[in-house]
Amino acid sequence: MVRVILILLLLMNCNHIFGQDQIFTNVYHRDALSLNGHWNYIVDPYENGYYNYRYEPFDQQEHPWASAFFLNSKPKDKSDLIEYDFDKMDRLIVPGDWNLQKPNLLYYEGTIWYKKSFEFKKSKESSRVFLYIGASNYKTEVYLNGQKLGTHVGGFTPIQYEITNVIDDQENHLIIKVDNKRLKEGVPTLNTDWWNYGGITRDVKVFETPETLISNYSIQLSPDNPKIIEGEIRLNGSQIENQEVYLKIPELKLDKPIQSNADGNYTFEFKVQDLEHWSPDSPKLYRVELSTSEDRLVDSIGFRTIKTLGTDILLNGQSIFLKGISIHEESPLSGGRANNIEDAKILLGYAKALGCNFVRLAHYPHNEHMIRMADKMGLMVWEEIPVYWTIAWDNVQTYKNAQNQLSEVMDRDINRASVIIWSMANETPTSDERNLFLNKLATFAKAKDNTRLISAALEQKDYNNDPNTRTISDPFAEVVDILSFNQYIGWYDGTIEKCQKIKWEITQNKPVIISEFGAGAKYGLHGAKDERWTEEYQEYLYEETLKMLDQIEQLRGVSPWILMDFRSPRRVLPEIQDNFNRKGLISEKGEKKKAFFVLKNYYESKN
Ligand code: GCB
Repeated sequence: MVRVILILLLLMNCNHIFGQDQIFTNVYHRDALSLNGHWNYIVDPYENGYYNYRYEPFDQQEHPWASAFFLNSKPKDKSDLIEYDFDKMDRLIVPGDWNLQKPNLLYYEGTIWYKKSFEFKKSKESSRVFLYIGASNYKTEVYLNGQKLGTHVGGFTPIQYEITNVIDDQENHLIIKVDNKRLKEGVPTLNTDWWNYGGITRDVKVFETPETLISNYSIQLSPDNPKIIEGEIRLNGSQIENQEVYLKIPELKLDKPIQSNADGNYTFEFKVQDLEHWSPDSPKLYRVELSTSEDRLVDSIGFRTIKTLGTDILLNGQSIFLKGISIHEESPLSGGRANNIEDAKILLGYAKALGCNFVRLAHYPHNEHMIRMADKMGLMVWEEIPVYWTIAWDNVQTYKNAQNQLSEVMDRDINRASVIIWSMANETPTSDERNLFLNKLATFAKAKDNTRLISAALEQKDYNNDPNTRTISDPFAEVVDILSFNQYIGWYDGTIEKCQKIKWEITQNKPVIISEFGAGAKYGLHGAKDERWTEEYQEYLYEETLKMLDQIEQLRGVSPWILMDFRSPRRVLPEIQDNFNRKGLISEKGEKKKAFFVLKNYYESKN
């Protein structure tokens, strides 16, 4: 009987791939032990440490062999057969993709096991302890002291497990299996135009909380009344009801207790005086303190409203034009995945130097440092999940996976004033299944957060078979708040002169953002303006495209493709691409191309 229950529990754990604890709000402001640094690793392309020779997962067996890597086994005596030893293995730096750390891993797609040993002493016996991994690409199995904590799917959102009953106050062994194999039914799917960086790519930490803690909260300006701050605070633990929960915003002289309602939630609505709204011109953040008798959290929160009215986007009630740029999460310092404050400062600093007030963080949720930096620097943000190109629309697990990734990033960033748009997808081909999938996602997003706008990077089409007139006929255009689409007239679609012929027939009464346009140029390559790959071609394309787009009456923003050249295995042209998509306005080494200044001038003209 016990055996049956154990096996059932193990199976439940495995099937339940999205079943981690809910991501807590504002983990970055909790005292934590950082597990960043060197980790030992084993490259395991055959998943030898995960499956036995009958291809059965070790972690679903009652008595797994010592060969299971998550056990961190050591020979008991000299006759004992153990065919691995983490402590004698080479090391990788966490956070960081493995591809750029070791030359033989540049193209690696498969499993790597990571191991870190650490000590952690709770400050109070009654405390709870949690493990937090900012992100790890793509499928992650987490084991602490030989016990499985769970499986997480998706490479760009946080992973969090409670480890109160697993952590030891002596030495702990954390073993993480990361598998970045691309999957047809995955999100993203097999085919993308970016590098499939594997590994534990974001910060890892262990933090302690009181038994009943402030787990989640959203605090924002009421979309209906910009003098009211409203929201909800949730506690987690055995005593969530009738607690004294306080919200304090010292600068606004707000210091109020919040009562729990019948279901143990703490919702509130407070009128405030002299509130300075967050905006790109004045990215005001307020110190917000939340406390209970046991727990205390501090955050920096900006307050603003974002809405659409007809064809306008209104920030704090004022019509705005989104002067944007698309950005991939690649480090301007070291290449590979960006993962720290310095990377964020440089990337967003370039956007500021361009004159942007908006960034499209493509094509997946970027690390939290980016979003917090955008809050501070005054850049509005489009956040996106990797529902990209040819997703398996009719696969139920694929949908659940996409929704889960969206939910996790929404939980993480719900209090960030900079985030104004949740984008559901990029360049996805219409079909009944796809429409259903995206409609469901949008309904989910709107129900979870009614204070932000929904969009998706759609595609444009010929209007009435006329190749010189373009329209948006995608049925998802009816669902989004902002009508965004990508277009590459002059690059994939004819040559640059074509821009002069194009007319637009946009029928939806909504603001339009051009979520992408661009041309490849190799920094330092000069020539005539009709010569592909030269800086002059890219410069000319920007000039002509911006003139063409200005004819769209309801144009309310652009986010050209892209800030910096980025690594992509699709881009193999020797001496030009060499594995980089060259549509950057800045090279991967930080050199500005001529088109950078065309866009900068355009944005200055919009002031
Ligand atoms: C697109 C995609 C983007 C590509 C870009 C390109 O439409 O959305 O991911 O990188 O075109 O350079 O082709």
